Amino acid sequence: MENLSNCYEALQPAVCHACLFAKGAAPGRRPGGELFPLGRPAAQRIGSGGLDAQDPAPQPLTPGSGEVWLLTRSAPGHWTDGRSAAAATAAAAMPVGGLLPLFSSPAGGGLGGGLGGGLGGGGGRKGSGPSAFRLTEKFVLLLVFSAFITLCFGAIFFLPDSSKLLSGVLFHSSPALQPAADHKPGPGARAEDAAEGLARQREEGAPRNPASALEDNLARIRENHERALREAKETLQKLPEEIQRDILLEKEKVAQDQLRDKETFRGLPEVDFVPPIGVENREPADEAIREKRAKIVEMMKHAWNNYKRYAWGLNELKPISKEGHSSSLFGNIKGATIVDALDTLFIMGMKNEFQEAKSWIEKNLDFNVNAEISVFEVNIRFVGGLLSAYYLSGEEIFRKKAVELGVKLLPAFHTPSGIPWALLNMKSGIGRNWPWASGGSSILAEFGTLHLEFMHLSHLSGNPIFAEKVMNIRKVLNKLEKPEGLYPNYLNPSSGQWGQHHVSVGGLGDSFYEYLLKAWLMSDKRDLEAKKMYFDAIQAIETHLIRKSSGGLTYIAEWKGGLLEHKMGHLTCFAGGMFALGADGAPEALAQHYLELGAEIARTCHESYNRTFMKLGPEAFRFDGGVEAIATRQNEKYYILRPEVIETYMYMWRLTHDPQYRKWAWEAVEALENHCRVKGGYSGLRDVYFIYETYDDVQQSFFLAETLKYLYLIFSEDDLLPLEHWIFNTEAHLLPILREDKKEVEVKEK
Ligand code: DMJ
Repeated sequence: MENLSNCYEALQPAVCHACLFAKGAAPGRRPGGELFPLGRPAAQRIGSGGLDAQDPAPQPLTPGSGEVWLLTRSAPGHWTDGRSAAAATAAAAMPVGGLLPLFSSPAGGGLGGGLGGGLGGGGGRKGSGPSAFRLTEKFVLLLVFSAFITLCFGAIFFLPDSSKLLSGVLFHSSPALQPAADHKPGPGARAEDAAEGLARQREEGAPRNPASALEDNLARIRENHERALREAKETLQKLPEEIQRDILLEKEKVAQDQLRDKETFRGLPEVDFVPPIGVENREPADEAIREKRAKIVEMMKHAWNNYKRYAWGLNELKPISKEGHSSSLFGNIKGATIVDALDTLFIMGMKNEFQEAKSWIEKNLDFNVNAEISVFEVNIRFVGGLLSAYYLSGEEIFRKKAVELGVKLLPAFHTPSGIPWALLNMKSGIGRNWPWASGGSSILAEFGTLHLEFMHLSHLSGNPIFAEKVMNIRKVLNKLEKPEGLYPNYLNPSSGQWGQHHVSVGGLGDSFYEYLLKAWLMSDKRDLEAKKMYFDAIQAIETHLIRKSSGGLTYIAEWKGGLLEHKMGHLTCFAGGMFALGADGAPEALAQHYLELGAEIARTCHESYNRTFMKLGPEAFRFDGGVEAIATRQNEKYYILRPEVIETYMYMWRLTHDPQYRKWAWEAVEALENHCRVKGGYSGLRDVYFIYETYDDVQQSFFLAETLKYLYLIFSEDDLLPLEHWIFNTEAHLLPILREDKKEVEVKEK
């Protein structure tokens, strides 16, 4: 716990409190057929893979570590361990020794010696003999060498784009046939959904002609090259002593970081488990509501039992094929459904199932996997799920596993800016970004959706390192100029600058805004920086992205460099709940306005459901070309058991008690039963406008974590998990509000 004093110095006061508060720290039945007219149970297998066939299977671009960064980077940026793709690749491509013979002295000193002397202080060549380099010679050498490195940097850094270019220009491949690894796997880096990635590729990639794609790519490579040259020049303007000092500082920082990562968990401090508030499961007073709630428990049992029967221990279930489904998002980590479902099992009172899940986790949950994972997905599902299970049950195993996993994720932050990589090899600690992301950028919704879990990791481990990492993300964001006050979806972790100016409250952006609001709420409203960032952001969103259709439906469009695309994603529908949840903290004049905005978004999203054949919403719907709240493109017509619309109903119900939200939620239950339920579980649908079900054959883990949990809460009393005490992470996992309890802190300090 000594480290907490560092936390105090390093963090905003409000946030430090969070670090300091370590507390010492009925079986359902299927109602009659009248409620659930039979769908078409004759499940047909359409294709074999569901979404898995499209999951990206990213391969690391970065070979082992290199030391070339010593020469290429002089800015105070944070090269941590030589894992930069550019540096490492450059090192591999042209080791320093490879240049040495050209310049070697009879005394056996080469560039290594020269640089060592000039930069590292060890070579002792300075003016020592005829073979020694003069200062100007050293600079020339440095210039030549830096130019070479920057060329490599430019080429390697843009490799993904170049490969896209090659496939487009040389092979003329159809975007739809390209491997999913090259595409955005899903909105908001909702990477679980590679199908969306393909959709976007068709939209963004297909219509462009190869010549303009070529020009764009060349321009980007040129721009990057010029920037690298500028950086090299800046390096050369420094005195050798300054360069040497920078290098030593960097080295020291890297070493310290690595040591701290390792040291972090020799053992966890003891914490007093605080019994959770509002987990007693009172039956709803109203009989009809009781029945509906029991129905949702029965749905959970159907989903869980089939997962158990056919895919136990694997990540997800293929309910048609009746086998396991593995998404590359989790690398080789197993058991996504088990961890994601834990807290839903707990609050639904499914005790035996919870115990089964717990023992599987004790025996089998292993993070030491030599494979790349999505940092975002693993954080929201695994870290979030384990933290939530700990806070509900007090079982130490969950705290231990959550912290263990948190430590494994730390190397993702080893980038020059501290903005984490999207992908991380859990064993080697090597990270990189999605190949499809603008100019090698990290994604706003991914690096912006770590805050809640990481604050709790510091809270439960007594180590401020997690909190520091996420507070640094804020620092970087707050330094940047925002176009029209908006946050672009792409941020380059090396330069710390924005990528393309695309703004979205749906895919790629969404949960960043959600986490700003919830960071403020979770800090017991002490994190005023988060509050300001949230309200400033949604004000800009309202000005630039929110529009009303001629039919009176309010929607949130997407912003692309100043132009609006009048499309709203299913993912964007969570924003109704977010606006309503934040209304309370808005300036007085705006509180009612934000509640109404939440209600309007809920209505629009309900319309998107209501205007389909299946009464379940499409992945994206449009407000142009004469349509409103309808998907017009085939690749946007699917529904993958997503929760966002039901999530908004849940917040709207809790905050207004307007019975309409329970009615809409029940419509969704009926639709799920009629169209998604199959013998082997629940499946997503490929086209919600079509009269026959075409299944995607995946039971997503978030169906158990979120969709069913939010439904259950809608038909429960408000004293189950009251919003004044709990925050839901973006995967609906429960995190308690961190109260400032001065007395407790004093006792601890003594
Ligand atoms: C979930 O993993 C989370 O809700 C995430 O924030 C968005 N995507 C899925 C559900 O659609």
